[in-house]
Amino acid sequence: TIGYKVKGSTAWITLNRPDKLNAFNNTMHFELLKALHMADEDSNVRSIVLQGAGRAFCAGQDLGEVDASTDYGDLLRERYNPVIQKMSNIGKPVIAAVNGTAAGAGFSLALAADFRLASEKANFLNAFIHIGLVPDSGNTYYLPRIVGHAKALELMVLGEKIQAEEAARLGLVTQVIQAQNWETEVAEFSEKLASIPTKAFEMIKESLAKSWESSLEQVLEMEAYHQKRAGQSNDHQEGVKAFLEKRRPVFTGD
Ligand code: LHQ
Repeated sequence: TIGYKVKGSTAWITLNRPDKLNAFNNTMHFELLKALHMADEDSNVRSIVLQGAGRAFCAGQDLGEVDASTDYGDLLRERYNPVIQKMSNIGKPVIAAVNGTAAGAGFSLALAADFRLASEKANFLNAFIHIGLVPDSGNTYYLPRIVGHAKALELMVLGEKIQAEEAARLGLVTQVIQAQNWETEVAEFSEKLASIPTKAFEMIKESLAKSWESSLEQVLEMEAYHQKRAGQSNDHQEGVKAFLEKRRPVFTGD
């Protein structure tokens, strides 16, 4: 149910149940988690793309695989939450390439990525309310941080489908891409992110996540701590050297 392929410095992870709009069945979470671990551990991989096979990104939980006897709390704790946690802990850019509908936990999955690219055919749907559920899989954590409290509440409660252009206006996506250019532009974006100073990215991701729960004093200290490490990296040496030599830097992630 999950495809995994490394091309250049990018790992491509594909949610692969197109007949069910890539809805999560009972094995998919574990396979996805395994793929994320593989990408994290492979030192040749410097960016990760998460995409859906066929016309959708992901329609969330497969509603045919749950029933009245399912403990939704356990389902989340055992299957969805470890995936979301792993995405937040990976020190490499994770890009959700939202090729079509991202609904329910599929929307949450896109929110947990560091970047979202949307095809012009993409849409985002906080579907939970339509079946009497509450947003999960990090949705109530990430959505207000991305679009603000009021808009997040609106999307959660009204559950309206947001088309790609509107998603861009809300700051939900970095870029809307025309369908005919989809694959090339996603590849270009992921290669661009694979070529940045990877250690600096890891520290930026960690600091930004922690800044929401930190005092100014803690943030200043965290910046000093990270800047010391960044200053000792080969990529910093290369960046300064390239600047002085008036050429483009070539970062290796070291
Ligand atoms: C599906 C699904 C689906 C099964 C499309 N399941 N088959 C966590 C923990 C515990 C419990 C519950 O949930 C969670 C997290 C969650 O994610 S809850 C939210 C679950 N997701 C939804 O409620 C979304 C349900 N799907 C839809 O509203 C629509 O399918 C969307 C808006 C995504 C797409 O609409 P259309 O483009 O019109 O496609 P479609 O509805 O015709 O779907 C195509 C096929 O995919 C169809 O099957 P069929 O055999 O008739 O061709 C759907 O039944 C199937 N499918 N989503 N979540």
